[in-house]
Amino acid sequence: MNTDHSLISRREAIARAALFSAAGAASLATLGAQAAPAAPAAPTGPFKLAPLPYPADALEPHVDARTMEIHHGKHHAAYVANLNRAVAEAPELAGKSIEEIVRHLDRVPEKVRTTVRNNGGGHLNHELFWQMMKKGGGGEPKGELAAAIAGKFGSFGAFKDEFTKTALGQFGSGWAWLSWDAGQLRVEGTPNQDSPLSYGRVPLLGIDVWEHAYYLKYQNRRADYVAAWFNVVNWDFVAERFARAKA
Ligand code: MN3
Repeated sequence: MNTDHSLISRREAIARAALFSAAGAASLATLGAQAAPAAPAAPTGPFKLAPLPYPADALEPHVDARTMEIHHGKHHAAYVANLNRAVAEAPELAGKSIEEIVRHLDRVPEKVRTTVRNNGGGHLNHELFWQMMKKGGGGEPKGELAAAIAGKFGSFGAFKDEFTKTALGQFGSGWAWLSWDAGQLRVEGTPNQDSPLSYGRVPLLGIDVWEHAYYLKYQNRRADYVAAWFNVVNWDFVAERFARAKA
């Protein structure tokens, strides 16, 4: 290696340095463009993240505001973004409702089916979940839904016990549901983001038992979360879904 800088005139050294930095900048720019292309912006549709139907702190103290902000603004938002990416690869899905897609996962192109099952299910489940809760909710259902629950489970308390047992027994991430199953009520659990719709049933009420739904406030105490969550159930919304499902 020639380290004898005295052989190079100062003027030449400056000229070389300028050449090197220009070439270096150009090659870095090229490298940057090749190695780290700007990620394409996530498609903004066709599916959208609707705002929460109430302020994030509306369900306090049972479901805390920070959990609601992250759950809706990060987790649900990610399901929507991933679903839209999948739809960009399978444009035949773009005109369909999320219910229609999730009800017929077998019709989703195989290359995006798992993504749509997880993220389409996640989008649908959370859209419902926000509406299944409200400030000042809780108590017991009325009217036909109350009668149907008593008819199926014996009493509202017996239903609540079975629903709670299912929510606590769901291993890992998933949901517990009250569903409409070909003419009768049913309590069931689903893993991950699976919807009862994919199994031919109509979800009426569901609780998210992923840790992201409760860990900030309840840590490992899922039982405390489930018990508290019954204080925010929007039974009017559940009753509307029940009426439509059996019609
Ligand atoms: Mn969730």
